Amino acid sequence: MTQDAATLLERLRQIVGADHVLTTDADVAPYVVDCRDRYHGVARAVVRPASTDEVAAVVRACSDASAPIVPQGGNTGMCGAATPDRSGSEIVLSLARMHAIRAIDVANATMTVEAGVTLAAAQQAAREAGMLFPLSLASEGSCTIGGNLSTNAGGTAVLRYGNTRELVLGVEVVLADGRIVHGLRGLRKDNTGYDLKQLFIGSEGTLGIVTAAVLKLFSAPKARVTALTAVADVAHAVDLLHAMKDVLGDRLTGFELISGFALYLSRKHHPGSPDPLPGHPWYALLQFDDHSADVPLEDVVESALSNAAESELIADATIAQSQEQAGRLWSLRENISEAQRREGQNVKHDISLPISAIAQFTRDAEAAIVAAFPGARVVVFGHLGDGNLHYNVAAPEGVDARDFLENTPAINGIVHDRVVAAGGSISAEHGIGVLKRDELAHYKSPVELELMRRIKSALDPRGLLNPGKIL
Ligand code: 2HG
Ligand code: ZN
Repeated sequence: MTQDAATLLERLRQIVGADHVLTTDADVAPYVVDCRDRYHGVARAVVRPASTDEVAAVVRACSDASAPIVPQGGNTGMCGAATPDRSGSEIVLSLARMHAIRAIDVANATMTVEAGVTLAAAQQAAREAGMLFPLSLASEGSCTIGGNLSTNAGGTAVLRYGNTRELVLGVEVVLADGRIVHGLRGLRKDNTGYDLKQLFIGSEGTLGIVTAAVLKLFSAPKARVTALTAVADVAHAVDLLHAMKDVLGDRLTGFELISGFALYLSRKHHPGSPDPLPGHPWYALLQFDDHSADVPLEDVVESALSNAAESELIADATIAQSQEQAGRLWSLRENISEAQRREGQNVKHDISLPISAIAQFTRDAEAAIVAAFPGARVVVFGHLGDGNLHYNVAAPEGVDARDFLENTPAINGIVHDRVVAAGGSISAEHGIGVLKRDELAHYKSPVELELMRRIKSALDPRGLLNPGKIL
C-alpha cells in the first residue's frame, strides 16, 4: 500500500471509527459484487459513515486523496451502478448505517428519512403513523431510500402514485467537494428557480450523495382488492387496462402483466406457489385501493371483471378472498425476478413504451428474437399500467446461460432499436449504471448527452463521484 493510501485509510478511520472502515477480503466481499452477479469489482475500502457530517468528512478526505467514491445503498440495483470497478482505487461508501426515520409530519403528509432506511422500514413507519408511503417493489425488504432516489425507482404502484421522482419533496445531499445541500423542505409548491433536487434523483450517485429525503405520504386506503386475470394476449391486456381505468379510475393502483412462461418460472423456483388459473398464455395481476367504504370495492371490481369476461377481454379471473391470498397472488409476480436468477443469467431489458404501442412491439420483438436465436425464451412481465416491461431473454433449453450472454449486444439491438423506433425508452426504472452506459451513448441524442456531461462536470469537476456510471 502506498503512503497516500495508508494516510487516507487512517483519516477515514478517524472519521467513522476503525470498525467501519472495512478492508479485508471477507469483509469487503458483499459490497463489491452486484446482486445479479454480473459485476465483480475491487474496493480500496468500504466506509460506513453514520451521519451526514461523517459522509461529508469522508467525501472531503477522498477528495483530498483524489480517491473515487462509489455510493451504495442496499446493493439491489440491476445495472451495476453501486459496484466499484476493478482498479482497486475506489472507496465504496455504504449508507447502511444512516437508517433513522428523522420525522413524520402527519398534518403535512410527509416523512423525513435517512438514505439507509430500507423501503420496507419506510413503508412500515408510514403505516404506524396511519399513512401510506406508496413506493412498492420486489426488493423492498433490502433496497434503501437512498438507492430508490438514486435510480428513480418505479415498481408496482407507479400507475397511481408515480415514480420516486414524484414522491420526493426535499433532499439532503453531500456534494463532491464535501459541502452539504440542506434541502429537506416539505413543500408541495416551491418555484425558487431550478428544481435542484430532481438533478440528484435518478443520477445514480454521479452528481452527489443523497443522505436524507422528505417523502410524500398519502392517506391509507380503507379497502384493497387483488385479482388475477387470464388474457389471450397483450392486446387484450391493454384493452383490459383501459376498461378497468374507465370504471375504477384511480382506484386501480397496480396493473402487472405476466406471461405464461414467466409465471411457470416463478412457480418452478418457488415450490408451493399457488396455480389459480392454470394453462393461459398471459395474465394480468390487478390491485385496487379505495378510500371510501361506502360501496364495497369488491362488488365494483367483481362487476367490472364480469363485464370484461362478457366482452371477452378476459378468459378467467380470481379475486383474493383474504390478505393472505392476495399476498400469495402477489408473490407469483414478485418472485419472477428471483426465479429468473435461479434459472440462469438472462439478457435483461427494462423498457417503457407508449401503452398503445406495446402489443405491436411484443409481437414484432419476439418474432425477431426467435428468428435470430431459435429456441430463445422470452420472459415478459412488468408494469403494464405505466408502460414498463421487463423484456428478458433467456437461453434456449440446454444452452449454457453464460454462453448465451455473448449474444447480449445483438439481442439488445433487436429490442432497443424497436423500442426507440416506437417512441420508448431503454431504461424505465432500473437506471443506466454500467450495464446500459454504451446503449445510452448510442440512443440518447448528442445534444442531451452534451447537457448531461456539462451538468456532471459542473457538479463533479474532478470526476470522483461514481466514475464510469451513466456517462
Ligand atoms: C421487477 O419488477 C423488478 O420485478 C425486476 O423491476 C425486474 O428482474 C427484472 O428484470
Ligand atoms: Zn420492475
